[in-house]
Amino acid sequence: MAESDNAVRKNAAYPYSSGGWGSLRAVTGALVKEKVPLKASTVLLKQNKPDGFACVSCSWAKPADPHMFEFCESGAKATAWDLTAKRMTPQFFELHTVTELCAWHDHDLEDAGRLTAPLRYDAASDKYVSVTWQEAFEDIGRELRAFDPEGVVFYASGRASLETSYMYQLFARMYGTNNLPDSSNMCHESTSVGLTAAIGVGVGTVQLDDFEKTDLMFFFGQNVGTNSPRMLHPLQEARKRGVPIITFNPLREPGLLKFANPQSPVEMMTPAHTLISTQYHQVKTGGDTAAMLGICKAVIHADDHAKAHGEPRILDVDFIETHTKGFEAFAEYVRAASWEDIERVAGLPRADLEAAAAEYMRANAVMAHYGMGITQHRQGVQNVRMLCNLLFLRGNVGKPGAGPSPVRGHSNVQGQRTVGITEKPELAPLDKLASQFHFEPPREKGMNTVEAFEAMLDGKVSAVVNLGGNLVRSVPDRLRIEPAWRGLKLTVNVATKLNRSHLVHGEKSYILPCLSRIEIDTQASGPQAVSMEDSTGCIHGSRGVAEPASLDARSEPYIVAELAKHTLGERSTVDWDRWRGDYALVRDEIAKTYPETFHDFNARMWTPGGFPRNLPARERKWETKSGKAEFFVPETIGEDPDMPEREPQSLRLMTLRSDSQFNTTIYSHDDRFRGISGGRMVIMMCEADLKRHGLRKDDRVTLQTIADDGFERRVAGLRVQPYDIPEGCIAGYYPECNPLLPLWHHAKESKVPGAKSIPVEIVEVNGAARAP
Ligand SMILES: Nc1nc2c(c(=O)[nH]1)N[C@H]1C(S)=C(S)[C@@H](COP(=O)(O)OP(=O)(O)OC[C@H]3O[C@@H](n4cnc5c(=O)[nH]c(N)nc54)[C@H](O)[C@@H]3O)O[C@H]1N2
Ligand SMILES: Nc1nc2c(c(=O)[nH]1)N[C@H]1C(S)=C(S)[C@@H](COP(=O)(O)OP(=O)(O)OC[C@H]3O[C@@H](n4cnc5c(=O)[nH]c(N)nc54)[C@H](O)[C@@H]3O)O[C@H]1N2
Ligand SMILES: [Mo]
Repeated sequence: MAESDNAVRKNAAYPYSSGGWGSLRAVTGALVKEKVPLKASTVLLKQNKPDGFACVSCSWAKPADPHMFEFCESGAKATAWDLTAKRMTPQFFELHTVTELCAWHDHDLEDAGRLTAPLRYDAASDKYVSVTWQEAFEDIGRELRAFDPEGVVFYASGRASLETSYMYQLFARMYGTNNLPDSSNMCHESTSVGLTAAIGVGVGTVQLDDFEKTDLMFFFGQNVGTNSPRMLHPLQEARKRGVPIITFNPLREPGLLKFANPQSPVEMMTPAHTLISTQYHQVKTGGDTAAMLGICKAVIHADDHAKAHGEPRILDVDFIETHTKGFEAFAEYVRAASWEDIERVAGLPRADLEAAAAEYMRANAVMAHYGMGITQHRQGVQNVRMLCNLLFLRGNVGKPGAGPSPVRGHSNVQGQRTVGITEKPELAPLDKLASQFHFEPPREKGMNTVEAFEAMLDGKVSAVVNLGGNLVRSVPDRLRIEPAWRGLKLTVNVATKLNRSHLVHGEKSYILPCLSRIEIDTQASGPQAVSMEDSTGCIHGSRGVAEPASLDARSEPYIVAELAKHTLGERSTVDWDRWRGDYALVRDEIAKTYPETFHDFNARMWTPGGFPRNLPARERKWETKSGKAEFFVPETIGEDPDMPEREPQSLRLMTLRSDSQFNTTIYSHDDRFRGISGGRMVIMMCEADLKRHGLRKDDRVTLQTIADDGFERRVAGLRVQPYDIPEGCIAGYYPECNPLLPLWHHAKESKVPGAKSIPVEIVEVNGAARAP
């Protein structure tokens, strides 16, 4: 359906638009529930302000002229979660054994409050016991020195600042390994691989001012209303100018339908809402390559016709000739593609794709926003390449108002890659690091997240250092992985709150409590600031404003510096003590390593709106293999090689976030936007599939992964929730459904787990086995 009335269709199942009074109530509720002191709630006024702190939730851009309340419901919840008055002191751990805590729900573990003091696992009592920082650093250093660096993994979750990340990668490399996996390995690595090959930079090229110049936006598989809500501001402004938004998403996401702006008195006082999506296409999961192929087909067909009749061309012929490579092969592929295949894989009628193409052909500057619905597939990289193909046809890269716009995850996940956190040696400036710090960095490829867990299953990993994260919950194949994680010799966790990965621990285990960046961080040279890179490649300073949760918590740069010092000893030429006393010195080193982006870093970090990173593709300079923007001919039309397509009992499961979680951090059990309450053990399924499988609302089912690798992967007790979703596709929550996701079910080129298309079948209903 392509008509705009389709997008506003009234449906009792979706009582909410994003924003609005519901959001304001949720914000207030979060502050009260976490007993955030009143003074701390004024902290929200400093959120995402040029002189304040960068929100710890998503990575959306921070404008130069922020709104008075430049935060959203999700961001306010994240702030309340960090500034909670609740504490998990060493006394708490005296009262509870680790075995006992393992029975707690993930929500309750984090909800018990902030970690306040360093802890060491004591096997005799099965408890975490208090240690001094000195003891912890000395013991960890001693342990790490004894391991072969190849078997040690340094994970980073994406929240840590540029300063911390730079120190962390240097520490790992001086120690002797490129094993620097990070959360983007499970997230936007398909982007890093796909965009680098297509346009020569691994990140999006769209910046905030492009929103004022665009005249059409696509949204592929990104749920803006919950996962990057502040992005709704520029979207709303664009909608007011009449800019259409075309969405491709299997679910009718309330956050992509309409928006009530809590900062607009008119919208709050009246039932008027801004319509977000003007066309809403419920593509099948994994059907995006096919859908984009359909749009390209309509565009190329129209251009062939125009050319034959001497009419103005539809393609940007000049751009294609001057700037791209591989157009002819792509065009031939597109002309030969059959509409029947496209319709079947996309699950959309040709007329819908032609309607999208018609808008695309009218628009001069087009942006394509996308998220996990594109990247977390077996064909995730191909999806990204296809999105570039579509943009290239009308020259929509490297001009104002246009470009690919991967909406990133963690608040500094893009930035940590910019300053060297990567397992791929070719992406790190190793020669520069070698001469700057007088050491010989390892040159072999390190392990990414999936590879690290494959090696762990093979018994080849001795220790994992976690700078944030909750891998035991967030990675695929959770139930296979937990025993391997328990078999580690050492786990070190730098964290703000207790989570499952600390409880499923190695033989030796440490929890090192860190400050949140919302908190004031005072070191030898005085109060410190840090910096992050947002989703649009702009770099911002961030200064803590709240009192620290505990006097015995340490900042992340401090902890990384001490770990490095105690592990490397004489081997390191870095004066880690000076660095941890004054982060400006770290920024000076970052500027030396990456002068194109970070020159005069200390002077520029408070630029309102941030300073932009060097992105040659924005100027139509293509740092690709051929020196041109590269078209790509897809290998397949997008079908998942693991999905038995025609068997009637098979279903494709996508695992999603609710509006009340941040990844493995669960704020509450409800999903207000989707109108789902009473728990997260849910699968969303359409009426036709309910009928086909003989199910009723609230039945409890067990899902099993379709795979013949000898492992049985099941999740039981999932409550059936009727939902508007295409036939054959179902949705459940991440991380609850992660035991169903096989470790090997990942994108070939990026190794991003295929979390949005897991082949499953129903094997039990209400406790009774189901005949195959
Ligand atoms: N509040 C909050 N904010 C967050 C996070 C959070 O957990 N909570 N997480 C952060 C992180 S790390 C990330 S990576 C981002 C994630 O943000 P998103 O990219 O929005 O991720 P998801 O919520 O996993 O799901 C994305 C959307 O993809 C759709 N989808 C699923 N499969 C397909 C498909 O095959 N095709 C298409 N077109 N769509 C599909 C789903 O219906 C869903 O709407 O958000 C970041 N921001
Ligand atoms: N099935 C399925 N699996 C997925 C996904 C999916 O969509 N579906 N999404 C994937 C994606 S996109 C991502 S990014 C990963 C995320 O995976 P992870 O990086 O493993 O997980 P998080 O849940 O973000 O980490 C939460 C923990 O970080 C710690 N923490 C919070 N703030 C801080 C801080 O300021 N400093 C430090 N040091 N620690 C802190 C807290 O202890 C908290 O418990 O999961 C991936 N897994
Ligand atoms: Mo992510």
